[in-house]
Amino acid sequence: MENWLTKRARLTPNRVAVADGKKQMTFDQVASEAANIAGKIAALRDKNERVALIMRNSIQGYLVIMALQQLGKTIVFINRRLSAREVNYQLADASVTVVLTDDNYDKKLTVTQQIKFSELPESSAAIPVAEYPEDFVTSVMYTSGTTNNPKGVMQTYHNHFMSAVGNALNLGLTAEDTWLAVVPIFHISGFSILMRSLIYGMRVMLVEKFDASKINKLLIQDSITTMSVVPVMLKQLLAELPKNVNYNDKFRAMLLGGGPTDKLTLQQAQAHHLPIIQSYGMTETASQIVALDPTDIHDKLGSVGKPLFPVSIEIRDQFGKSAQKGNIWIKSPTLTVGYLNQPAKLTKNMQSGWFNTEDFGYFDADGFLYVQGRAGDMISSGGENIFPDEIEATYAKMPGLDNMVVVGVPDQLWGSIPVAVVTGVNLSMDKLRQYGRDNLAHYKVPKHFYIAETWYHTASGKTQRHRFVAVLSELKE
Ligand code: S0N
Ligand code: AMP
Ligand code: MG
Ligand code: MG
Repeated sequence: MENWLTKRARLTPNRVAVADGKKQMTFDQVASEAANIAGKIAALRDKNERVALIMRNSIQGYLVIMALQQLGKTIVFINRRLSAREVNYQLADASVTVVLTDDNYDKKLTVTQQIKFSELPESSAAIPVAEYPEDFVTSVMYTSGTTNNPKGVMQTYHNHFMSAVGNALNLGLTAEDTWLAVVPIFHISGFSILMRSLIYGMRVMLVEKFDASKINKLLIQDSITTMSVVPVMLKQLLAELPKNVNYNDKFRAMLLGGGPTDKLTLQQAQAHHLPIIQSYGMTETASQIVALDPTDIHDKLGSVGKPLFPVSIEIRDQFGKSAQKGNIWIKSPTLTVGYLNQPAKLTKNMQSGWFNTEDFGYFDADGFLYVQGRAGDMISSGGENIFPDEIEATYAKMPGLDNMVVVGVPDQLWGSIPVAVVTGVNLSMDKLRQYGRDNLAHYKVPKHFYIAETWYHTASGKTQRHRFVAVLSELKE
């Protein structure tokens, strides 16, 4: 296909592409500024096909994304909350030599060139690539697995295009659409909004920091039509939203995804007459693949809806046979072409074009899908995935700590949070917390630490996580 930005700037040059509440730019302006920035990035003379990016949801960061696409570079998106140690792992895994960061990013990374946006060298504009080839991997996003290091999910232009089409066929399109992006652009929840914008010609409202009362004000006063949220955001918006106040007249729907939402929250949203599109999707599917029509939410509360037009879903048992309840298998043109450098990791979950998500679920008699979580110990906190094994392995090197087990406990706000049980000498809460903050993204640091008298393990020395779960309520911090 022709370069999406060039094409869009030709189709609707004067439409607003992006805004942040203070500034706005048309598609025409974005195309020319992206070419300017592309020239500066090209002046770095980095031969690498991939460039890493660490950014907030800002217009500057948005323009750098557009610029990297003009150069035909693959963007490796790095979660801005990760510790330097975690980022360095991903930079090495993706073998990037340049990382571009926003001006406020101050962690020192192990990479040949670490460059702030404002430090890019002056240069003349670059000539944009003519094509966005279908099978070109434009974005890589890291996700973790239960026992493994994070893997880079490769997303092609075809993936993003089909995702945008599936979303538009479900949600419809109007010339006045504006999508509010406060979900991070380094996640597919956020980046997919930018790709939809190019394809639909839609305005994106970028917001750097989630502040529920400010977002509610924006949704009331500005003509925002759609917003993506994770459950914790919806809860906070509802808590802040005054009774009998509605969002602006053009507001169409809130796309909710990234993790399970409790029924009480969904009922509160109904009481506020908030049109919610409950959805199910993942980094591997370039955003939502299943969505619930807002008119069905009353009868099908808790369901994630029906597969989008391009998507097929089957429920299969552990042997891969069709089943009533079991693993959710999908077939979708939005499915990743693989994990960076690790083709076997995808093929292990593939069978004749179908992919095992490893999530559990079932269809009701009317064809509505219900997601029931997944096997293993993954903790889903505020739209971020946390793996107990990773936290335990990181703390294994902490002086004085003998044992640690991390378990997820339900949390009213975040959905689920990690808490740790430990044994050791000279441990204090402060030391335990600080060690985690130095080595892990802060959202992964256990919210509580409990000191144990006894340690439950098998004869072979393996910690018995389930036994700690059983006694957790009796332990003291
Ligand atoms: C909820 C967010 C915004 C919270 O961050 P916030 O408010 O900015 O926190 P801070 O003020 O920076 O920090 C306060 C303290 O809270 C800790 N903290 C931050 N985040 C978390 C967290 N998730 N869990 C637990 N603690 C957290 C901080 O560490 C800090 O503590 P201290 O002071 O100790 O440092 C933020 O978490 C956020 O942006 N979450 C959303 C992430 C997200 O978008 N996830 C989705 C990933 N999945 C997908 O993209 C696939 C599904 C999908 O595509 C989709 C999903 C949703 C909607 C639409 C779609 C779609 O299909 O398009
Ligand atoms: P990620 O691994 O960050 O891409 O997040 C995708 C995972 O989040 C899925 O594999 C599910 O386990 C979970 N998830 C996403 N949407 C939902 C939902 N609506 N209900 C329950 N779990 C969900
Ligand atoms: Mg995942
Ligand atoms: Mg933090």
